[in-house]
Amino acid sequence: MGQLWAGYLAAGTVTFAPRQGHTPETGKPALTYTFQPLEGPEAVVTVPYLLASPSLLMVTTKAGDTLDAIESNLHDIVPDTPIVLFQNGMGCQQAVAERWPQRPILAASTTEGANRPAPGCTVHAGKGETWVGPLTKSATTHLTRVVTALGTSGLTVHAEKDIQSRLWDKLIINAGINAFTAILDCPNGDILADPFYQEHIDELCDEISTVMKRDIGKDLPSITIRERIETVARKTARNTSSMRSDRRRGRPTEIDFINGYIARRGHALGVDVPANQMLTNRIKQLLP
Ligand code: KPL
Repeated sequence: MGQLWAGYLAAGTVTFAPRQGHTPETGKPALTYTFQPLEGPEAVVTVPYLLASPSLLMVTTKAGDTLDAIESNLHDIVPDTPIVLFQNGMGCQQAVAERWPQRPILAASTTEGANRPAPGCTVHAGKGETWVGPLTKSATTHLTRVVTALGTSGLTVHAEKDIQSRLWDKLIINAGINAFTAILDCPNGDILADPFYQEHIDELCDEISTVMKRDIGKDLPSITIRERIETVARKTARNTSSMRSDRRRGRPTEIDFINGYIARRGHALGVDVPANQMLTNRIKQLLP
């Protein structure tokens, strides 16, 4: 996701802050890759390391790496720099906002599609939209400026006052697709006809509906949740989900921030969540 934005933002305006343990090599750019935009020719993108405090920090790490990544860079970031979190799922955004409540922390939810078909090559695979909203009090006054700055990329960016609700909308989709594709080791569309999916999807949607209502007061019937999941699974039928891809590459998955998050919220709110817990356990038991 970071390489997608760096590919569209004006050259010379983007820098890269490595995570702890990734020592910059002097004299070398932080990143060099070929970028294939949706339209127009391929381009080589070169991104230098972050040297001075940026005007905006975009955090595009995996959910589980986010707190450490921010922690290891914060000494270089002045206190009123807006920090925009681009993570999948839920839980890590709230953890960041709770850890640094005085900082302007915002979250983004995006439907832009990007992938890396080969090392050193990033492709903008599908046009989407991005919503950005404040998580901490001080972020509210930065919202318009952040939306304008991100909008200079040419990608569609909206201000969203209720970003929590927008993050839940995306969480629903990931909760209904990602774990099934990783367990069944299949592209998104293939889950729909599988007996394992069919056995658990209604119970899963009932749980999601109840937890969402108790958590943020949003009423979405279970049947609507199932329809939304299946619409996206059909639209992205040949895609490999991020969780299937993580599993295939032997990387940690984001299950704790998707079905694991819903299960934790369910336990905290007194909602039974056996389907979310079962998917979480199954993913954790899978060997890469
Ligand atoms: O966001 C996705 C993911 O893979 O994480 C979906 C919507 C399931 C598309 O693959």
